[in-house]
Amino acid sequence: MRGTAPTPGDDMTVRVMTYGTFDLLHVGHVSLLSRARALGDELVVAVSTDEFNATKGKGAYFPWSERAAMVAALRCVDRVVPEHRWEQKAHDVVRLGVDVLVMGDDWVGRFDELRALCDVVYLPRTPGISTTRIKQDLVA
Ligand code: C2G
Repeated sequence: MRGTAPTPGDDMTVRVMTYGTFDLLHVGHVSLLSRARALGDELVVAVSTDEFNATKGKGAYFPWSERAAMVAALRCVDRVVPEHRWEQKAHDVVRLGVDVLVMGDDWVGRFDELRALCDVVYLPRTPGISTTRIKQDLVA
């Protein structure tokens, strides 16, 4: 856990966390997750619940249980938790001992207030791929 003097048996794991819907899992998601994992020793992913997605105005094709299972199956992911609301991040960072919050740079600046609790890193999005584009291409 960052910020405290290491004591014997202290949790020196660098824990990374990220949030997302991860519907129709694609290479942009996987690239983000693997780059996030490379910033530490463990990666926790909060996958948006179906109810939270409804508040985002995003209808996911796969239900939370399947989206969470697919993310959890990735070698670079150590743990999956539900994302119920925007405001849970600060609580998660403290509760789970998160050292680095990672998001794609479409979110740049949106979570800077969490810099009081952990590092905040915005990674470049993978161009040319999105769940929305997949859906559009499939109906074209
Ligand atoms: N992403 C990416 N490249 C893409 C598409 C997505 O790097 N081509 C990243 C996004 O920037 C995000 C993550 O993959 O960091 C998950 O993207 P979404 O499933 O679209 O999640 P989002 O709707 O951004 O929800 O509280 C935060 C929200 O839950 C984020």
